[in-house]
Amino acid sequence: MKNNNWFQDSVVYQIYPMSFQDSNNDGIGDLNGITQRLPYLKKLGVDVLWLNPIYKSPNRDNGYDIADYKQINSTYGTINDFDNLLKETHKHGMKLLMDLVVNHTSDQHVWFQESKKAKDNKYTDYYIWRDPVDGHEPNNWNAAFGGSAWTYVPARKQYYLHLFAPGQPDLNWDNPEVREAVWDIMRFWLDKGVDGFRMDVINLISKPQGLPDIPGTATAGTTLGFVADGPRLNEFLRQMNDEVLSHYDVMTVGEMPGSTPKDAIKYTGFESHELNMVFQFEHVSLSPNPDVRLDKWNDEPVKLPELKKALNRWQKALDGKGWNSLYWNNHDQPRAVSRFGNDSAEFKVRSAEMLGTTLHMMQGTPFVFEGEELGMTNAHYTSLDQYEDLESINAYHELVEQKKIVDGKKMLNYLANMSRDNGRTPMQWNADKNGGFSAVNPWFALNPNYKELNVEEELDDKESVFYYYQKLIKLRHESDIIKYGHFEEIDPQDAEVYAYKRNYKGKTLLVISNFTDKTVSRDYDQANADKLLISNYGNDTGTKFRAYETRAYLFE
Ligand code: TEU
Ligand code: CA
Repeated sequence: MKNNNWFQDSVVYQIYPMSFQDSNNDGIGDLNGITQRLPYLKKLGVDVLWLNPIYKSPNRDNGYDIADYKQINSTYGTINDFDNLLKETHKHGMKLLMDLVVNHTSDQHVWFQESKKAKDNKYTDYYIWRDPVDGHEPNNWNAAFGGSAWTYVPARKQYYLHLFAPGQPDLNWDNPEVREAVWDIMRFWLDKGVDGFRMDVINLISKPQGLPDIPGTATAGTTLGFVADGPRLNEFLRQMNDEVLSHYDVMTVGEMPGSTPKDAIKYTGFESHELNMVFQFEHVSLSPNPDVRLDKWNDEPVKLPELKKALNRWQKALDGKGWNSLYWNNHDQPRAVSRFGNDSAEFKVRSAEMLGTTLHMMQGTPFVFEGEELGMTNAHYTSLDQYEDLESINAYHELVEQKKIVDGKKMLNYLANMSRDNGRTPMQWNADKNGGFSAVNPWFALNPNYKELNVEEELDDKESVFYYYQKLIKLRHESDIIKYGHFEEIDPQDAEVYAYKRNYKGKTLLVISNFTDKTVSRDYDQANADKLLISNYGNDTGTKFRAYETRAYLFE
């Protein structure tokens, strides 16, 4: 394996544009808002910014339903604002990744508008159309946001496939013209100078031959698992690489729910010429509901041995063969500190720092989701009308009201624990009204804790989560062992402490994190280390680890 590729040496920061910074006071974040905040991101020290979709969209799924891939959503600004953001990002020495959402388009996209017409035209086969079977849907697949994955269009007397909402019809990648159209979109943005793509559910683009029924219970979750990693996926990705990616110096990360390390080695292998890395889903899919019909909806805390099993497995499997992405959370996941740490007033800072250390000392490219560097927490909503996300709202209606599988109160607990909206509350810049995000009421309420937990407070406090993340990022930049060291697990069954080693060129990095709110004792010979690289308590208490304490040592 060749090291020193910029995608391996970088730390990425994910921006959810709608919730980052509103510059023109309409309550919605925008491109000029991001440009204004570049000095902040530079101060944090990240190398690459990834923007969630900013294209023209009816926003049924917050931009993951694209109506025109070459136009900017006017609420975010203009193409000139984009060009300016890109230029300024580069001036600040950072790079910019776009979100490429090409498993599906919006039903408002002109391709779909033409495709759904009864008459034959260029777009007739751009989507996946099937005749009814015995007057019903062609198979038993479910959509990720509720109901069947098929919607009937009377004009064509056919159903179209949508793995997500009905407003997100799946493209037919078996049609070579569709692939050409995707390459064209990619070239458009790359020729502008963007530095790569995060590719939305890219492991779903090749559907299983014949679109057979799912054996067992068909749910949203089992449908995605069944469709993932289809027969032509490697071929499509290689073609994408030949036609487009290999002609530019770019970073790529494919979002791949349901993929295994074995799959990921194929996609990210240094010889395979497909992608640089994938977002795997194992560690964010732990404690699924024992009732399979409830999919991801649960209110169980994650068990540490399971978390270690998931992360360690990827660390070991990809070492020397492919490359990991490292993330705790994103716009689809609850906040890391609430899910894996402890977001009480007493422990939220220490546990956020502990989680940061545990992840950033691993092999791979770390992704920081906006607000994670502050230790932002879940929203803790208690009623359905506080939610915005179609997934949460549809799931409540389907599971509580239509299917009556779970009672309303329980489901609200599940939403509070798992809803995507936890990650979508606006950035907390200061203690002013609306947290400095906007002068007017924002599109989505801020987490009320913005009064104490915000950028301004943290920049004034040398002990803040912000400065801790700044240090983690700096350490990685300066250290080959953090970037490339080989992973060695320690005591995977230990339910209190997450410890591991990284080995590189005769040196060892030892990371020890206490995942509990109690003091525990562990001895991994840390007394003989040459250097304490980072820790989240002021002093080193040897074998004693206080609540959520974390330390990383170097043996030279
Ligand atoms: O997400 C794909 C995905 O599989 C899940 O994370 C999904 O969001 C769902 O919550 C599973 O419970 C991607 C995007 O990140 C997401 O925001 C989009 O809604 C989705 O694709 C469709 O484009
Ligand atoms: Ca705005």
